[in-house]
Amino acid sequence: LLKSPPITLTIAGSDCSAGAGVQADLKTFQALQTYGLTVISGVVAETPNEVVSWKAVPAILLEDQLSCLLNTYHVSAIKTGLLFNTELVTSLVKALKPHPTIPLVIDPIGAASSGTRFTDSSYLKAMGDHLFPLAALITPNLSEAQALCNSGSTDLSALATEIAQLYGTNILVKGGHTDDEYATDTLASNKGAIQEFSLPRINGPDFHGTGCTLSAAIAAQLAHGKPLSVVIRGATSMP
Ligand code: PXL
Repeated sequence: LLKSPPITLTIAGSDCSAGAGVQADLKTFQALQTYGLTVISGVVAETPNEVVSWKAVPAILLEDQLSCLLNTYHVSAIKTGLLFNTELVTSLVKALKPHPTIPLVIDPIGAASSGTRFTDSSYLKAMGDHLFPLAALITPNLSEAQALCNSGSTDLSALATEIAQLYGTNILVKGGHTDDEYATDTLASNKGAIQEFSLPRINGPDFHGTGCTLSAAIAAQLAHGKPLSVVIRGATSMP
């Protein structure tokens, strides 16, 4: 008997070079045996080395994509990536509030790996105030974590603990943006427990979209019904 795979949904931007954004998410959802749905928040013309231009969709178009999917499919997990502006964050919060039981993973990305910033400071505040309270997990990198708690610290577990307390959510601070031989991600639970996940760093050319891929993998594993710490360990290796 053929069993239907769980359904995962990404709400993120399009990366035409397909290493990041919805393209990365969809490939990851597929690799982890889920059926991926996509709500496009905007379109970015880019390669791993440069962002040429970008445009967010109108809020109503984001809302319509989301509501027709949520009214039709049984979605088992959601991830958000680049949301471009505060208006889209506000629309999304309104649309997701009626669905509190679907686990939500938030990648609070505001800039491309090549350095271009897509968002302003009100964006991060809107995410923190309104979207984070709906999250099962948020996954900032080092600089996003520093911005979230207004700190220059590079101590990942101190940052994770502070953000978990500030926002009352589970948080995984990613250690990819350090020079260590091992990349260590630090999980702080909303109850204050700390857990570290360490893997040898993979060197290679032109990586971008690693954060998109990780948060999509976590959402896919949550869709399979696994508990969070098992999910995070599993999301860092292929099946
Ligand atoms: O790598 C982060 C990222 C996420 N989402 C979109 C992007 C990028 C990088 O540029 O374009 C749509």
